[in-house]
Amino acid sequence: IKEEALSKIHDCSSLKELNDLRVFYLGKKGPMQSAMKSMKDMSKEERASFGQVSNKVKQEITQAIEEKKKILEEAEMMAKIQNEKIDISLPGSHLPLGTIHPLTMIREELEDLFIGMGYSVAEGPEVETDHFNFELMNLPKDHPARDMQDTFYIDENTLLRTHTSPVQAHVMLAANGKGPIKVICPGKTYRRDDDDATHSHQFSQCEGLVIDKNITMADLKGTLELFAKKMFGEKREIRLRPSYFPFTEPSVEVDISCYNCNGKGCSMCKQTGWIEILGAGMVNPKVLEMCGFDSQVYQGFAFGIGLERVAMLKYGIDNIRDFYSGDLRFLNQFVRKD
Ligand code: FA5
Repeated sequence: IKEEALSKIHDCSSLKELNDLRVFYLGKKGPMQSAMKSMKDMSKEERASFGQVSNKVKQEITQAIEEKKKILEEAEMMAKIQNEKIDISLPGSHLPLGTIHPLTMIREELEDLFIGMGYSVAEGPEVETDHFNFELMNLPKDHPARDMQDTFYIDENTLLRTHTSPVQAHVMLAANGKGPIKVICPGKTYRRDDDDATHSHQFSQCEGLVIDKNITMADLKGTLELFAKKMFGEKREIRLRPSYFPFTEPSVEVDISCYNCNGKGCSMCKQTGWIEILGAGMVNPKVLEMCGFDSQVYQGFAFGIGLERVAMLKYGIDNIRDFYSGDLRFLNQFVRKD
C-alpha cells in the first residue's frame, strides 16, 4: 500500500488529484482502513507490531502528501504569476484624442483678446426674465423691436434669452452706479428663427460693455478695429453703418473689409468689398438710468458679436448646422495651433 501510495503521490500533478489521493489512502473506506480491520484476528503481539507499522505508513503517506502539496501550491502560484505578467515592451493601444470645438476656439480667442485689453469675463443666465431680456434693454412690452427677436417663452415672464445683452444689465446693477465697467459676456442665445445655412434656433453671442466717464464713439471704433485686425488679420479695416437697437443710441452695424478680395469685390462680400460682422452702439442713456447709472456722469459703449458668424468667416464654413451636427469629420479638422 505504502509503495503504491507514495508513487501515486509522486506522480500526481494537481492539488485536486492530491486531495483525492488523501481521501482514498487516509479516509475511512481506503485500503489502510480495511487492512486495520484484519487486526482483530491477530495475536496481541502481532497486533501491536502491525499497529506500529500501519501508523508509520500513515505518517509517511501524510508527510508525502504535505510535501507534495507544498510543491504543487508553489507551482500553481508560479503559473499564476507567469500568466499575469505584464509585457511592458508591448506597444500601447491608441487612444483617440478629441479636438476643441471651433466655437470654443473662437470664444477662447475672443476672451484672450479682450482680457489683453483689460476686460473681465462675465456670465449670465440662459433662462432669463422678460424684465432683463427686454424691459431693462429699453424694449417695453409693446415695442415694435420685440419682433426683431422671436422668443422662446417658458411662461409669461420667463424666456430663453434672445441675446447676451441682458448680462449688461446684471453687470451694471451689480456695480451700483459706480464705474468703470469693462466686460465681455460670451454665451448661448436662443431665437425662434427658422434654421437655415446661416440661422440656428440656438447660437452664441459675445457681448461687450464699457462704462466710464468720457467714453465716446471713437473708443468703440478703436476697440472694434483692434478686434477685427487681431481676429481676421492686420490688413482688415472696419466701417460703421447707422443702424437701430433700442438699447444703444446711436447704433451701428459694423462691417470688415472682405479678406477674400481685400475690398475689391467678390462673391463672398456680394461684390461690396465689405462683410457685416456685428452690432454695436453707445449705451442708451435710458438703459444707463434703468440700471442705476447717472447718464449725466457716465457714458458707455456696447457691442454684440455672433460667434458662429465669426467662426464661419474665419474658417470658411458655409453651413451653421455643421457646428451642431456632432460630425467628427467636421470637428476633427479644427486643431489648435498653440
Ligand atoms: C443683437 O442681438 C444685439 N443684442 C447686439 C448688440 C449688442 C447691438 C450690444 C448693440 C449693442 P442682432 O439681432 O443683430 O443684435 O444679433 C447679433 C448677431 O447675432 C448677428 O449679427 C448674428 O451674427 C447673430 N445671430 C442673430 N440671430 C442668429 C441666428 N438665428 N443664428 C445665428 N446667429 C444669429
